[in-house]
Amino acid sequence: MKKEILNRMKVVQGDITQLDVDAIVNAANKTLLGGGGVDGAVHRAAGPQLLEECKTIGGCPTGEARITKGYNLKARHVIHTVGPVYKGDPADAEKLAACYRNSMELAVENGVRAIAFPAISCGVYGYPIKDACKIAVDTVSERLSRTPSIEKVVFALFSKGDYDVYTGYINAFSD
Ligand code: AR6
Repeated sequence: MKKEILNRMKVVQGDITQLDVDAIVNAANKTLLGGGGVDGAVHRAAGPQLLEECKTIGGCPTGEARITKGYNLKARHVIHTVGPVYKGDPADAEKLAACYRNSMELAVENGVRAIAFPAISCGVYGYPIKDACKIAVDTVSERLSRTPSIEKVVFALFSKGDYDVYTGYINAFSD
């Protein structure tokens, strides 16, 4: 991977809702009406107006993404995407990659320069973190090489174990 692309990706450990970026991505479900995990944290931090806006959207199919305002977040936007429930089929990987691609496309359309992703599908939806990390980083880096307007992609990992998987995978490109 080119150094220029590596320099535009950053891995952090912590709560995605606290990040000062233009958009944070939410790992939502098809209703877009909130839930647990990162989805619950995003709605709590953004405030009740986020749910009001989400109610007007009418849900989102797996692999697609929808954008709202960020309300009480530092981030101006929330990009809600619906990851696959992990079943171990090849279709899972395609759907997870689509989440990253479609989120980045919405980001570009909305003038987002810095965007943060959680580990989509790696909680309740059961995606193995190593496989999901490779899909996330490979898909994002491929898109970044064709998307000059996005300056920074932050991968925000909640646990130290997930953070170590991401840093290990990304650092291997610069060795
Ligand atoms: N910041 C960053 N990452 C977080 C945070 C946070 N504040 N909280 C949790 N994570 P999950 P999924 C990590 O379950 O697997 C919801 O109920 C977490 O450790 O949030 O896509 C939705 O409504 C894990 O690595 O999302 C759906 O029903 C990652 O975020 C369902 O869960 C994703 O875990 C979606 O499941």
